[in-house]
Amino acid sequence: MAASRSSSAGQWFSPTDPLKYEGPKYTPTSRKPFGYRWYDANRKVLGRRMEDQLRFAVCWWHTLVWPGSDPFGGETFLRPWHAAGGDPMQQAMQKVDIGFELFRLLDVPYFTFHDRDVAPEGATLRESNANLHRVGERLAQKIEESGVQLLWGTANLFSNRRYMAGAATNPDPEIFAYAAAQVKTALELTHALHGQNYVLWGGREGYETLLNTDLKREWDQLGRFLHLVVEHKHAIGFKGAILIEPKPCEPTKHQYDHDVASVFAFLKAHGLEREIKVNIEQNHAILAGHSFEHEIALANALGVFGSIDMNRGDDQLGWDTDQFPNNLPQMVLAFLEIMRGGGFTTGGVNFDAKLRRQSIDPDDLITAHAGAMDLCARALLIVERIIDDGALADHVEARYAGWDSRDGKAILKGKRSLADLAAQVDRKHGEPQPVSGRQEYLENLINSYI
Ligand code: XUL
Ligand code: CO
Repeated sequence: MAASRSSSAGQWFSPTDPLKYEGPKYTPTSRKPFGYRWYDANRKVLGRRMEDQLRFAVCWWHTLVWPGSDPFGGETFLRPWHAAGGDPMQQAMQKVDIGFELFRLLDVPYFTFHDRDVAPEGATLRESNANLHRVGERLAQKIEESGVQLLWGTANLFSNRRYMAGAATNPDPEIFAYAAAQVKTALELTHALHGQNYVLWGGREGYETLLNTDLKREWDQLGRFLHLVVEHKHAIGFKGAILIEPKPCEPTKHQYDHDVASVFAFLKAHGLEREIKVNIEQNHAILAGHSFEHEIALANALGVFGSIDMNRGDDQLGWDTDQFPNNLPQMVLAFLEIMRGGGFTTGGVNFDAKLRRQSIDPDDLITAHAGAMDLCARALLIVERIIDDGALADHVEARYAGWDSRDGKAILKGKRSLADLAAQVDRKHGEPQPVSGRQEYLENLINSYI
């Protein structure tokens, strides 16, 4: 159904009432096109309300700003809110109303934004900041009225021409300073809006060719920049988490925040591992040659798990297609690791996802988010059964049981030298008995819940 061009809330999308949990018999039909089959905000799952476990967020940029362009063609969406008057500030203000109307209809508790998605860039930094403050006031009012909260804010340090050679890693310190000034404002706005996290994605923090790049210098510049962000966070009393979002490439050929392991090494090298965590995006994990669940498990193991950007790639395309998730088994494996780690604290599930450019109806935004939320909810319910059942945990525990022995504990406590271990093997003679890893059994076990 085409959305009306009227500016009053409730006119942009077909539904007028928030989507409801309809139960397992629900399917989207022309009679009832919108609803939740699995997402039941108040249902308790693994000790918390589903809404509090999943902490869904809608992103501003793909949802309200992206016009449907690709490298070969321009705008396809022709959004009514882009057509409503040419003034970018007026449009920005209107998008606040439309955004919050969408959040109300979806019944999502959070949203996320970049500085430059919510307010247009001005001719000077001062003008950009003034724009951002004006929209920020409107956002604050809407947050207050609706109860929808900010999961995270961030600064766009990659679109403007000035950042083509990087922001913090730019060869020009003037650009480093500009990026710092932009982050200062975005972090302060995030704080003022009671955001739960602040994200740094280093889209241009990398290089195209080593022939013109001093890698070590750039690495250290980035470390300095992150220290400045952390210092400012403490100076203003922001209690949320600072998160880095790893991605191996695109837009630059090689990015310094390649994956969780390289971000952790970077944080350690700069003494920041207690200050900064990670925001893991599904397809960024795949582009780095990992699985999503690997990145989550590693972040949990290293104590840096923060939040999730839940958007997939395409198996046949090797780039960042930012699609809404639709693969249940993949979601189950991801939520299994999230819940094994104890679930979210300040983080949540942000849909950094965009429609396909032929999905031109504003209602497609509702369909896409609702389907993705339902899929995550369903995966979470499956994970609850896997965890409650305990079969998987028992298997893993049994697999490592040898390390609870006296010898096992002594090795880990540093009480055995190589010579001790050699003597131990000599003493015991025989060959240790290998046991089956039972991978197929475990895969079948997981599938039996799905
Ligand atoms: C880019 C990406 C960004 C970050 C925020 O691939 O994921 O949208 O999430 O800057
Ligand atoms: Co992202």
